Amino acid sequence: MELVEEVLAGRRLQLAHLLTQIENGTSEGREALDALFPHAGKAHLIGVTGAPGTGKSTLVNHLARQYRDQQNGEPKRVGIVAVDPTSPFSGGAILGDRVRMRDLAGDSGVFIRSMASRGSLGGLATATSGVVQALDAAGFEVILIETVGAGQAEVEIARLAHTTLVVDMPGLGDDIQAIKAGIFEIADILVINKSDRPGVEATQRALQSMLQLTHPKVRLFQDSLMESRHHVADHIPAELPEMKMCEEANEAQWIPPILLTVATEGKGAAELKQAVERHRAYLVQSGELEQRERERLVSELDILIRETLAERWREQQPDEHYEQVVETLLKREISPWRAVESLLNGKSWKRSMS
Ligand SMILES: Nc1nc2c(ncn2[C@@H]2O[C@H](COP(=O)(O)OP(=O)(O)OP(=O)(O)O)[C@@H](O)[C@H]2O)c(=O)[nH]1
Ligand SMILES: [Mg+2]
Repeated sequence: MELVEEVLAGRRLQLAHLLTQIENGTSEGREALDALFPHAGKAHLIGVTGAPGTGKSTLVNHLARQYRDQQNGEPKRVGIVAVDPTSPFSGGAILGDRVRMRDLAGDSGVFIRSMASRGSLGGLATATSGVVQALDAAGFEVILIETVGAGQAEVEIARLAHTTLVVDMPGLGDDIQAIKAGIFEIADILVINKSDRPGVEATQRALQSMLQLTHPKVRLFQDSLMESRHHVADHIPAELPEMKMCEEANEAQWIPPILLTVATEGKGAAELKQAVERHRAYLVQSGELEQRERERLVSELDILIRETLAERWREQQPDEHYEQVVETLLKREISPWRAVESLLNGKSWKRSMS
């Protein structure tokens, strides 16, 4: 399998070709993924999600640079996957991302891939998972996955990640709050970007109160957090009080910190990277990394089993039979459960009714 070897050897052109095959769900892509699977599983996967325009791409750019320029230790190889599920014609968005990530271009330690939805969102999640796996096997040690947090598919994609950053910004309206609530539960780190803008306090308060719902102890530290707001403009606190509390109490529980950033100026990016590393360390120490990895593989397996079985079964079914059953369902002559039973047992639905 030549393609796989070239990808493992770090050939960019072949990697790009492979990613296209994976995205299109071709058998070449699938076979390559089979062969690459044993080589994957080493990268730290970082999901970056949040409402449209909160500054995710700008932040991803700076975070990637943090990993490339890191002072102590070797620079990490960084893969970036920007997923745009909202538009099937996302040329504009992708072009925009290229501009925002321009200073990463030409760095052989960085690989940027934009993905657009082709057909179903479920398909997008599978394709993204494949692309991430290929980058992982190709030796990218840190993989940043940007998604616009708007629905179930995005949450599913975000579940791919070991560490999920949810990016918020001051002044988002109420309609956006609902979106935030949906993705909030998967946040490991909360980021208030554009903290150069007015309304940071209100956003902090809103996030704090959401945190209280999931982590009741946070309340105790709200006051000290609020104190930090005076330093927003020139000093972005690296470590937030509730994290200290977490360490002092020696609890095996991660409480998502809230970090302030100004992505356009790269402010807070170093602290954000530190928070990601702390989360990584927490995942390893607590054994949660292993547990998440297991859950991820189990859910992937379950999805594939479901899809494969359903597909195989459908192939054997004459279309008109299926349609007939749908008609009887519509007339409420049989219940969906009865219909499934009779379809799966290969009986005629008519006989099962009698
Ligand atoms: N004032 C200010 N503007 C910012 C900041 N970060 C990003 N922006 C601007 O906000 C706009 C959107 O930034 P993006 O990085 O494209 O945001 P995004 O979340 O990736 O956007 P989508 O992918 O379209 O959802 C751009 O014009 C950025 O220059 C910031 O910290 N402060
Ligand atoms: Mg973007």
